[in-house]
Amino acid sequence: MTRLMLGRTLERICKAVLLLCLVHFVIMMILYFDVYSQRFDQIFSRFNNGRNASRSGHHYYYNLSRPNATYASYLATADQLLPTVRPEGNHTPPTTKPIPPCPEIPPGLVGRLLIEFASQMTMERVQKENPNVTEGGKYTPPDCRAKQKVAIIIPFRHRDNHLKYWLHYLHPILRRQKIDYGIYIITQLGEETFNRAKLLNVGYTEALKDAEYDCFIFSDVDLIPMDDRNLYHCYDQPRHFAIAMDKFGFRLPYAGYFGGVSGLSKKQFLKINGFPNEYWGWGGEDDDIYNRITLNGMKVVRPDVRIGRYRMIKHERDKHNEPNPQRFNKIQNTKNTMKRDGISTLTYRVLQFKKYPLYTNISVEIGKPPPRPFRG
Ligand code: UDH
Ligand code: MN
Repeated sequence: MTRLMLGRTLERICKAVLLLCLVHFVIMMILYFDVYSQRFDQIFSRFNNGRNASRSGHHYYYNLSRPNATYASYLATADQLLPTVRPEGNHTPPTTKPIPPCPEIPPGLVGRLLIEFASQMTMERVQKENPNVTEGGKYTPPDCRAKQKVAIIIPFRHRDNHLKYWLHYLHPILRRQKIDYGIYIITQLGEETFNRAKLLNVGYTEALKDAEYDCFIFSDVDLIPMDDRNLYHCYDQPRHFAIAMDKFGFRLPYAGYFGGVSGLSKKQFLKINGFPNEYWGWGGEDDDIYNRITLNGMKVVRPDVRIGRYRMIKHERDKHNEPNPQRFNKIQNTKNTMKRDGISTLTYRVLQFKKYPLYTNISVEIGKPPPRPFRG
């Protein structure tokens, strides 16, 4: 009797499993055909419209071999880029669809990225990879209106090799993020002590002379994001992007760390009187900026620790950028110094403003540290 009942139960279970398999199979088939029909539709419409578009003078270039490109992102953008073309025989010029605002979460992101610095990099290669970037390292999404215009500012001296990798990785990432951006390399001329924060102040001022930027992202030249969901635009509060670097074991080294890559809107930047000009040599300037932010009633926001990951290109300490021994004292005094030292008191001299295909270089003289007071 119990055997019989056991048999029946087993039979029912088997039937249920079979039924589940069948349902699963049907769903899979529907999805499969749906994806394929979309693919054919898009390829077909691209082929047709592509011919029309090139006739009307528009050329769209899809670079599937670009770093981290996916076929999915290619399909996602291909259709959106195409202008609406009227039927043959109608002689009115083709109209373009009104451009929609860019989505909050760009559809072509790929998430975690493979970042390595073993392969040789050349500027020619990076240029070929990025035909859509216009002179001076500018890009505007062709298929949507970005809310903000972002200037990316990089403090620089003698790091040409790092710059190639930075451009190689960042241009495609920013493009997928649908950022409307320009890249500004601020080169400190001469061999005096390096001054990162002052160069960043120069970058802010000069970028604004070039275009109407709303948002400023300040990045070291050797830091590459490992996840394209770390979106390079500005937020309600000053943003710290590089929160999990490989060199710190993918963790924040301390709670108030604000180094590497950070971003402030124009309003946020002006509220803190920009960055300090008086930190010569390595260290402290990022802590001073953090103090300025909190002292002015703002707080630093950060991405999720799984997303804010970065690789830093390995390097030795540069010449003329030795650790600044005054930094510990100085960061105790931000409250007093921030009003008299900042964007309001910035002085410098531009000796070159040159637009290259993938970036704008601004070479500046920023002076030198004041003589150390003699201690007897
Ligand atoms: N920078 C230059 N040229 C310089 C110095 C600094 O371009 O001569 C810029 C560059 O954008 C760099 C940034 O300033 O990424 C910050 O400087 P850094 O990379 O030297 O700072 P980090 O904290 O260096 O990475 C710490 C020294 C590590 C020495 C480790 C030795 N094993
Ligand atoms: Mn570094």
